[in-house]
Amino acid sequence: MDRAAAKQQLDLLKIEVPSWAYGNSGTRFKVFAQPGVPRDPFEKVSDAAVVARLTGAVNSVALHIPWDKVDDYEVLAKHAANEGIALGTINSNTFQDNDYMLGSICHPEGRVRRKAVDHLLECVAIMDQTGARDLKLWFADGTNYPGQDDIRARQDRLQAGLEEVYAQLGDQQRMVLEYKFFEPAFYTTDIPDWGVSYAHCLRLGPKAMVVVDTGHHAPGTNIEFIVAFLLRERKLGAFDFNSRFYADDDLIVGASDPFQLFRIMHEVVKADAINPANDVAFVLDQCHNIEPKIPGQIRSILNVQEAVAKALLVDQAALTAAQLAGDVLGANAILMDAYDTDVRPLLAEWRTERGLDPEPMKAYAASGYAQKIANERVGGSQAGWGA
Ligand code: PSV
Ligand code: MN
Repeated sequence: MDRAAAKQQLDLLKIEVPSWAYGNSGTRFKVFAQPGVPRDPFEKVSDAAVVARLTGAVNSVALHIPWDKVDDYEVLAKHAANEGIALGTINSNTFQDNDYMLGSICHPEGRVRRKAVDHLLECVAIMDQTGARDLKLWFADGTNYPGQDDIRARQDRLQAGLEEVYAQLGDQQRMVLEYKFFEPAFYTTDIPDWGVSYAHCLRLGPKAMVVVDTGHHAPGTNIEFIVAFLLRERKLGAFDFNSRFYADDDLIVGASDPFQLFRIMHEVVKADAINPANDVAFVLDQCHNIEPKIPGQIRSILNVQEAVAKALLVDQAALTAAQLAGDVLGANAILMDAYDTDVRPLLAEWRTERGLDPEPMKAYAASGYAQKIANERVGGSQAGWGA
């Protein structure tokens, strides 16, 4: 595709940011608090809106319940609209209550399963108020020891819980089901991979779609294959973007392996799935433990845009011709030519033409916003991963 067409395609790409990225986060060893961190969902939304305004590629901010619970979601939605952003995906939380030690909707005890399903139904009720389309489900459920629980019975419980929530979804609502190969459970995880998520989604029906969290695979997994397969089956509902090095590190997307992100986005571009009409949601799922949060988010958006821009530049006609001719090296070279292109000037041009600063990172540094929030946000308690 030529540069002009690529710029038009980039207009379509919208990436949702997560409210939890703006709060303090860390490891089990230490959380390093940062100045100016939001103290409530309103301040998180304001920070997300800064990222939206500077990048021009963000429309919405994902909420996490109960961390972002408010008395009146209309008030929060109005605040968001005033800031120029919308409320997006509702993320459930069935992993931070003492009752969930042995799982949530897969728990052996009916009382705990009821509590977990009720929470998910509450999330659907919140979606009704905010107008959100997607309920994002990630379950920490699993076991640590052989024999601890019955693997198949847990699948039965999972299915029953999901079916109850699915039945509550409105016509325009979806559930997007995430998988993760380990952690916090280490022996079995109840939804460890895309296949298990896919099987449950298929059984549930068209409103259930798989989420690919780029950080939730074993090292060496070919994520672009999974993406291509799910796109072909029309069962890819959303991405959670981040990058991992060892485990589920929740680092900046494209930071450690930009080539992998390019390969993934190439499959997305080929399926025309950056077009919102095709209903694939692009969402960041990251935490910024040692880097400042708002610039961390901006950098993430730029990384995704760069990967997409490179993918758009692939000469698809030449690639197909080389593939059909069995020209292994030629095909590979065509893909690499696009990857090796420096797309930063193209993206700077795209921003300038749309009235944005060509360099969002510098624009943020010059904006004085970091100082402003550090001065203003004193007192109260800072939000953190878990609040
Ligand atoms: C935990 O691994 C996780 O990162 C999941 O990916 C969820 O999407 C996210 O937390 C927020 O619940
Ligand atoms: Mn995730």
